[in-house]
Amino acid sequence: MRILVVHGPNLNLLGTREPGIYGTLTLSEVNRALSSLADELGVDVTLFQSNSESALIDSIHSAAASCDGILINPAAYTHTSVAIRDAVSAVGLPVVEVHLSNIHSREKFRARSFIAPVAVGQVSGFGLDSYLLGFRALFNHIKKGL
Ligand code: CA2
Repeated sequence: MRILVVHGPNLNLLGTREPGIYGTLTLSEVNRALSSLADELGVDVTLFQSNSESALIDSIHSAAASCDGILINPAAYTHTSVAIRDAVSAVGLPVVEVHLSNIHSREKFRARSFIAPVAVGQVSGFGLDSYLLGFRALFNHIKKGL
């Protein structure tokens, strides 16, 4: 099984700014934790971060031929991007959406996700655990379908 993990804009700054909201964990640490969970589950993982909407869309397209599912934190594009939602719909792979913070308890505009309706599910508000729980849920979902 191969899973693509996609991190959206500004998540490269994780751990270096706004620790009050997003904590002190860096993106490298998140990726290390995901890689070790993937090893434990026997999953090949590809990790990708970009600040560019088009690069994120290209990575989703490329997963169609090589991956069984996508774990994505679309970051701010969650709330704005019809293009990323269309890419998710188009590839037809199972997608789990994750967020470090609880997007439903912050500003009103963050509660709306363009991605959630085309995702298998969403995990929000648990910091690193959102990624790890989302990864496990996606793994179990894919396994059921194999
Ligand atoms: O809670 C999440 O994971 C978010 O996807 C993070 C996004 C935000 O726009 C979403 O509403 C919720 C922001 C990612 C930016 O991350 C930063 C990390 C450190 C410093 C500045 C930004």
